[in-house]
Amino acid sequence: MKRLAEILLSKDKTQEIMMGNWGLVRAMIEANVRVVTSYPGSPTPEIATAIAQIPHEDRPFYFEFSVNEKVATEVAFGASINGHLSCVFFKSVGLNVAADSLIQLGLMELIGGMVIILGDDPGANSSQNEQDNRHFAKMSYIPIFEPSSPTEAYQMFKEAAKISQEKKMPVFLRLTTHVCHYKELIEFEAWNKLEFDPSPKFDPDNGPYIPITSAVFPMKRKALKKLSEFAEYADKSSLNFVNDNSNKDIGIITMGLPYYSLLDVMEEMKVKADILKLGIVYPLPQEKIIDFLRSHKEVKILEELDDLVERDVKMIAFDNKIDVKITGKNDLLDWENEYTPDKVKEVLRKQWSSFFAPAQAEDKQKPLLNPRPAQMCPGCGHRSAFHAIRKAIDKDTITVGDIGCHTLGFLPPYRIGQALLSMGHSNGTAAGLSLFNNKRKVVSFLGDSTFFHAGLPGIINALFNNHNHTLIIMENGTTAMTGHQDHPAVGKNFNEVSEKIPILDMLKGMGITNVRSVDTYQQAKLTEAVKEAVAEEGFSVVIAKHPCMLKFTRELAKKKIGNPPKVQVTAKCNRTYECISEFACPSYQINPDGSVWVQEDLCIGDGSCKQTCPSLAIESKAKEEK
Ligand SMILES: Cc1ncc(C[n+]2csc(CCOP(=O)(O)OP(=O)(O)O)c2C)c(N)n1
Repeated sequence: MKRLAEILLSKDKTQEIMMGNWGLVRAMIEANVRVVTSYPGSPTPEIATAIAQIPHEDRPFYFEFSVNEKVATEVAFGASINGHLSCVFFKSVGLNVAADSLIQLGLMELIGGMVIILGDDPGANSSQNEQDNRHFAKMSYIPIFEPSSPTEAYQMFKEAAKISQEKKMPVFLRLTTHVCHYKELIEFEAWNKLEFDPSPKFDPDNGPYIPITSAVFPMKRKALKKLSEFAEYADKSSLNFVNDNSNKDIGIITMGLPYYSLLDVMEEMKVKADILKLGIVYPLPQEKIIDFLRSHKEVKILEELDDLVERDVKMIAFDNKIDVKITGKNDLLDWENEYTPDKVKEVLRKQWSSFFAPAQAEDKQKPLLNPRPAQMCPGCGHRSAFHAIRKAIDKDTITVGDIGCHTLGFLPPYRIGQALLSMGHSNGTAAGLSLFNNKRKVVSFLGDSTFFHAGLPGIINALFNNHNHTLIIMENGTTAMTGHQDHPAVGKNFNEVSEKIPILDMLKGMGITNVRSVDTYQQAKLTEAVKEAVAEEGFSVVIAKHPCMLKFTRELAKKKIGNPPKVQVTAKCNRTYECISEFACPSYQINPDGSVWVQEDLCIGDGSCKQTCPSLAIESKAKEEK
């Protein structure tokens, strides 16, 4: 068994340096969670990576990647009302997909308990927005724990599970990117493995579980009662604590990543403010906040993203007639990006310029890292597809991107995919763009995992309402962008072999006759297929298919099979630079004398570039160099 699995399954106290996401798996095991579900999305997929390290037969809980976040939430809900402690995790915007079911959870008597792990993404490192999911807690009457570090994530998961089981209510554990990904020494408790009682405990009398019409009112009252009991607990909880630095002039209320950034800044600048650190951000610990406000002359709310705590703290001060200066956001810049130490310094200086003034030697220009713009991998089938599709559509064609690696088609030189909302939006948006439009063709894009996740309704809508656009499905056989998770067309799930659900057959089953499937490496054929599809009236589909080459080459490497021979540029090159300016594989470089060369550590020898050279100057080398 691998070392990570041994640590995760150890019955004894143990300690290890690991990232927050991995430590959470140990917390799940110690809490005796029975069912865990997810749909992949950064910053949380490494939770599943750690679960995958535990051999299936040794896994103390059931885990699945469901087809989307809503289904994942429903599976975890079903398990909980059957008596099993459950957990669902997904990324920030995953909550939007889950919301239609998730919003009801507060109304339900979750007899097994249920923890919802949210991976929020301040800084939009890998998301289409910076949405602050603390807003959702108020709307759904679900409390939120917010850890600042991997150790706290581990501890708070267990606490969240405990209170969720006691009160039979859902509890959020809100993480942000740094807490998920940074590594520290986590000290794990012993694991008292509980004997598992598999008997199904579902009983409608535990509920009600049907929130319709007037039945909603008692359910809502119950949810509010549980929430107010939780608020009493929050006030007593040691997860909300004061760092008393004997500074009664300046007090700072903070939470999450900003807490550690603040400690860094204070240490670096040799200043000390009192801190009220919140581990529970909804509902707030009223009494602790009142005491803190009363005992300081001025209080600043240091809060990443939106001003939720600031508003609530100001309300608490008003209701309790506390005469203290409270400040939060100063300007629009305070609403954006991760509160790293540099950002915290910048935010605090706007407030207290002399207190957090730069020391003399401080703020030296730090060396900047070279920017690393996002790009498709060498050999990526999506690149071949975009290169071919560019030749098939005219400059007036409107192209609608979707979420996945193929989103990168919006970059030069392809510039394909000109609007983006969310996973699976492309066909709805394309349909709207095609209305009152008989002049400009509309082409939408969709990845294969997204097809199952949220893409199907848009496709069915296009058929149902006779919309007029062409869909190109970028089928690479995996959920590439989030780390190659399997999807329903692959033929296996997280745990075992499963029925393959082929996309082409599904489309045909829906009655779509004008559907073409082409390997994207056959660029000329793909160009023709797209030209034909776009020329047709109504809804047409092209499946642009090629396995994800990053996954493929990794699999080859695992089997100790080398890549095919790399390519080289021969003397036939007449320097039209199509390989660079239109195909844009990062392996191609130009020498100062204008000649083209191949950067061999990038080239994977796929050869998809050969067909792009008008002078046929690209050839494979004789044999692979080891
Ligand atoms: C609602 C939601 N859930 C999860 C994600 C995270 N996510 C971003 S890209 C992506 C993978 C999409 O896979 P696929 O459609 O197959 O495209 P590929 O990356 O393979 O090209 C996922 C799951 C997201 N952005 N939004």
